Amino acid sequence: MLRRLKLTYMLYNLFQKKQLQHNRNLYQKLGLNKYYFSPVSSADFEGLDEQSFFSNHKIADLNTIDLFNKLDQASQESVQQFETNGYAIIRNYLNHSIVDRINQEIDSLVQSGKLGFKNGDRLMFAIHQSNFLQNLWEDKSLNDLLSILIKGKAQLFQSINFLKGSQQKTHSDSIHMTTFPLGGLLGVWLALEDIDLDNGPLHYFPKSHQLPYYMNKDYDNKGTLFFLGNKGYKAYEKMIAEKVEAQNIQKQVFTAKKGDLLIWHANLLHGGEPHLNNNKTRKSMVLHYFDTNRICYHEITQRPALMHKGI
Ligand SMILES: O=C(O)CCC(=O)C(=O)O
Repeated sequence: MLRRLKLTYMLYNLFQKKQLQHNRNLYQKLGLNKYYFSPVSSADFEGLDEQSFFSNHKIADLNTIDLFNKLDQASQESVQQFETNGYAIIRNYLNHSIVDRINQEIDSLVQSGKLGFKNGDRLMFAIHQSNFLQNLWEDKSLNDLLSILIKGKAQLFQSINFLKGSQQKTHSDSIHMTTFPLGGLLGVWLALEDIDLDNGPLHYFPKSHQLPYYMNKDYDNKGTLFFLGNKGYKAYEKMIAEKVEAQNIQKQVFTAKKGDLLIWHANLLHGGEPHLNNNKTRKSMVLHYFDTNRICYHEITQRPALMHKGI
């Protein structure tokens, strides 16, 4: 019961003023009558006008981005088709020596105890422990390219490293890292070694980002004035599995070579395949980027996102 009580989260948020400061301006811009420490979810934004978030925004052309110009033709085409397909694949984004350096950095952070497993198999926020990793993923040319795809200003928010396949059920990141207006998030996934069918590759459903954004209201998890909804995350996963079945959309599996990168749209359905061969690792790194101009929160727990610290 306590875990569903909104007051508990409000007290926590109250002490995170610095990290929630950005929301004050955004709420004001929107005319949303809400304290920075209040719970926030998609229900708060129903019927509100999104236009003020986009009005002054100029989107650069891909041809002006160094990174884009250096890509091979197939990767360029994939990036150009991002809006239609909901994902882009850049083969050989990083060379093997840089990927080796990433793996060494992760190993030494784990060994020194600066990085530990959370939620079972996740190494969270290595970017906060390593200047090398932070600089790598805040690379200007990459960020400029991501800003075009996100139609705003992409800002690195979170990293997750895996040593084994996540085996996570199909989901959209918009249930975990929701934005107003919707769509202000990108996932960037890098293979840190060759990943095949037997060591838990990533899967995704091309064009599924065009489906509705499924939120609390879609699985009866809206909650009340004082309490969060009482459905667990499993209920969300079940609903998504039913939607996938009903829409009859086709799954793709991303068998990747060390250094390959996949970028996904905020609403692209994706997850992890079973990790069948336990003699193998599946080293990968996921980065999440938010559009700085949008309000970011966690739909299920109705928590505003803490900038610099994560959700
Ligand atoms: O790496 C994977 O297997 C899935 C990761 C994922 O779904 C996510 O980070 O949202």
